[in-house]
Amino acid sequence: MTTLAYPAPLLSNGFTITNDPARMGRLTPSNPHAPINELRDQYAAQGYLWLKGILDRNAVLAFRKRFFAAYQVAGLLKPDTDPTDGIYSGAVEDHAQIAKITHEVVRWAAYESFCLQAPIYEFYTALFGGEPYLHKRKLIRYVKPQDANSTGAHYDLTYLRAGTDTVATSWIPIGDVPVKMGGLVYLEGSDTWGRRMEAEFRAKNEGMSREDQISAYNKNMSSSGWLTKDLPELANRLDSRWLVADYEAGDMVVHSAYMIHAATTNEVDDGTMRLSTDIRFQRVRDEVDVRWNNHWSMDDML
Ligand SMILES: O=C(O)CCC(=O)C(=O)O
Repeated sequence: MTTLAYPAPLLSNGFTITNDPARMGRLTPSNPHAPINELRDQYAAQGYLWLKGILDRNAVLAFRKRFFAAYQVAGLLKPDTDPTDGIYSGAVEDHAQIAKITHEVVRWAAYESFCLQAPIYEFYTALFGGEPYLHKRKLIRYVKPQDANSTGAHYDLTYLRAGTDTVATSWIPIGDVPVKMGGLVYLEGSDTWGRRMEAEFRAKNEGMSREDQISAYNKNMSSSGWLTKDLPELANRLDSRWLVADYEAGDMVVHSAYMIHAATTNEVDDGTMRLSTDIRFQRVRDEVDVRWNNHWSMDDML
């Protein structure tokens, strides 16, 4: 077996994913201009599509600049650096001000229009074979280098149980996100596992109130709704591999509501922050989880 040239070890919440080829692999890229039937088949088989260069790189970088420029007043950026670079100041930032800015950003018309760029809604129109709907609750996150906390392993339906399970997530890197910067990692073949796990949760949740049944935090779930923070243990248990990628500005990953994913630590040493957004689309005619009908807020408990 060949040894993969990944930076090893990759960290996530203090756990180490080794570059053993049985436990780590590469995400498969897709051509966004391939025939839609091909992409649909690939999506069904893999649980994700990594659409290389579907967006205009310069437009993505311009939005990155706009985003980080808005946080300059809160001390997030290193003085005298270009906001496009997103270099962390290393100082203790003003958390109250950061929260205020983030609450504004998720309401920006520029953010809304970023999420509704023609290549995105045209892709979903083709994938769904009909008009798509974008959930109002949209998340945009930056990750500072060496931040000890990363997104734990989960599948998205956990948080969207009151709507259709054909909801799809777009994870969009806003800037280049090489493996070392801690982008999303996907557990190979886990769309099938997610379906099985959700069926088990559904059976266990049967006697609960409707509110508890759809909750990501009911007594059968962890306090975060995550399956685990221990990514290597999950891969061992399911005998699978974490798939990593060097994402570039202009890419978009689409993943199913059952696909298990997580993030790794941003381990770059030049201060660059990882910026990404994750937004959800579904067919407009399918049932929408009404809890997602409001803009994201820190205390929305989802
Ligand atoms: O960006 C992250 O760290 C998490 C994103 C995520 O969980 C998602 O796209 O569903």
